[in-house]
Amino acid sequence: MPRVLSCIQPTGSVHLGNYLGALINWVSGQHEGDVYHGIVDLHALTITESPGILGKQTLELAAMLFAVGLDPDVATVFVQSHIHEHTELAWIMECTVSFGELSRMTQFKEKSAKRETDFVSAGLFTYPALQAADILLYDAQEVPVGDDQRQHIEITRDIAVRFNHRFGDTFVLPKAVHPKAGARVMDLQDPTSKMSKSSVTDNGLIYLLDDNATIEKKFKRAVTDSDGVVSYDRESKPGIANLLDILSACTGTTAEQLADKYSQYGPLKNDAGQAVIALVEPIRTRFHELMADPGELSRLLIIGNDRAREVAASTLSRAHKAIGLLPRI
Ligand code: ATP
Ligand code: LTN
Repeated sequence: MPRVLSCIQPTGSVHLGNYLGALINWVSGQHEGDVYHGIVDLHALTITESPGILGKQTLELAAMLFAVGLDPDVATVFVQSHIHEHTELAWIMECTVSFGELSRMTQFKEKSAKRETDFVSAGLFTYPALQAADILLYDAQEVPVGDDQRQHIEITRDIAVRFNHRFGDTFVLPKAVHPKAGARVMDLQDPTSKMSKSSVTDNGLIYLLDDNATIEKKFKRAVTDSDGVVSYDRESKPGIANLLDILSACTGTTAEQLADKYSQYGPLKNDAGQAVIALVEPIRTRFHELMADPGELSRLLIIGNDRAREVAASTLSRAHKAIGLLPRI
């Protein structure tokens, strides 16, 4: 089984797009690979400045990952800042990557430009070195990422090749793989844009923790069109197509087949809302159970952290030996 690493930043509440587009595949994929899932809180630190937020968001995201169905006995779920090897290896990565290479990273150019007069931390610039450490520490062979992260996997490979060349074979070369295509969920108020936590309003977003009445209300108010005909056409009927796609992802019936079953928008909106409620209600219940039982949540996290730490410590020690640092005395 390939060693697979995915990481997620604890930067906001999980929504239906995250779930149907990504997390649902993490859950099914846990039996197809030796999977590691990192909650990368130190990466989130590159843009988080207020105190007291990150820890809470990290814990909530961990509870959510277990609530959606990651099994700690199968998948290794860990918190990046709890494994000090990440930051230790990151320094070695910083000394193996060049200023020029980091300067060419599109994400840095875009994020630093967006921050305009805001504080641009050096961490935002060296972010790919920490990401390379995340990946190389676990001997990851496959890293499922969207297109925006491909450049970061490439630079990780370049760093690994350079290190192996300088100091001898130490790191496994990772490769970016396309995640299994999940559903692409669009904003219910603006169905031509993807559902995203950076949308201007929450009205078009379904959060996994929304209560049933809120979910029903958001579906009832979903933007459609005025011709009143249910057919699956993403171009000319994006609102209806999105509702059909969501219902399809929840039920396993194709969107085209579903379209034939409806002649009015109201029942389609209602059924899509009810299907989402049926899907997320047990997740929400499990989430709240875990949040109410900090002992159990810690126990689950410790299982993952311990397993992750063992692998990470052994890789870091391999790197230290390869470089020839004075062994610890
Ligand atoms: P952003 O504000 O960057 O748009 P986001 O909430 O959309 O944030 P990310 O944190 O960037 O989500 O993504 C986490 C995962 O969820 C990624 O694998 C991403 O592809 C997936 N994802 C996010 N939004 C959607 C969506 N609307 N449909 C399908 N998948 C999505
Ligand atoms: N940069 C990624 C998050 C991330 C990551 C990783 C992804 C941090 N470390 C290691 C894959 C492997 C992002 O912004 N989505």
